[in-house]
Amino acid sequence: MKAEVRGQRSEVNSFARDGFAVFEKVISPGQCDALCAELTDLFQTQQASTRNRIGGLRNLLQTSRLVAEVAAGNALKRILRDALGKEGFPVRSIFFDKTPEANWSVAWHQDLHIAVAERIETPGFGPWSVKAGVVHVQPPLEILNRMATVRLHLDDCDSSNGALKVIPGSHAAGVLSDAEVEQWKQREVVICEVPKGGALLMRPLLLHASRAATNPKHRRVLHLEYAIEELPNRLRWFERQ
Ligand SMILES: O=C(O)CCC(=O)C(=O)O
Repeated sequence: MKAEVRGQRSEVNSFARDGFAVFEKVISPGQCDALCAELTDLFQTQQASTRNRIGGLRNLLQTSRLVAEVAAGNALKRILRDALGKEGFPVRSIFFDKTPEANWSVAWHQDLHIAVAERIETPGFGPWSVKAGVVHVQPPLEILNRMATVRLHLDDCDSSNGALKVIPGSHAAGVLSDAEVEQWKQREVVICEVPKGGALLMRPLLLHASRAATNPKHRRVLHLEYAIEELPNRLRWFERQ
């Protein structure tokens, strides 16, 4: 495997070419602290009530007014308009933390599923699954290709506390087989270090992974997925506001 590069790439141009870009100072330290206070409490309550110590806290656009406000706020709107060429709207939210008690690694993968309000058999959509009680489905490639994910970082995040690793350009290769993922892993890997209040913007199809933190302090991330279109055949985005 090629050496991993630690870095930040912050132009929208690099989003089009590489499938990701890092932005600094997207939200203020005060907004980070307010989100942390609200989400950390909710997350700890969830972790205490389940034996599964990893995973994330989901469906926050519906349960947290603060998350909904930040997700629809001007700072993110501007970044998304430039990146997607249209006004995007948030369709899924997850809060992740890595701590000494909940520290995990994630293997290389693409994000292939969307959350929908109900299962309605539709050409091009499938397979179907249920995660945390919510129906998920793999939509046609064109829909994934028009989406973007914003990972808002609520703590400084570097290679020692579980920064996301990505493979530039992999988003443009469609849905990859296991053998193709192995080939992509031979290419340049970028470790996306993001300061508190910054954001990693990425395409869902970009190959990404993360290591368990070697210096496990909080690594709180609000993961927000955006789309630019309604779904066909009466399918509805689960978290559409
Ligand atoms: O936050 C992480 O470390 C990994 C999250 C992830 O892989 C995902 O959202 O698909």
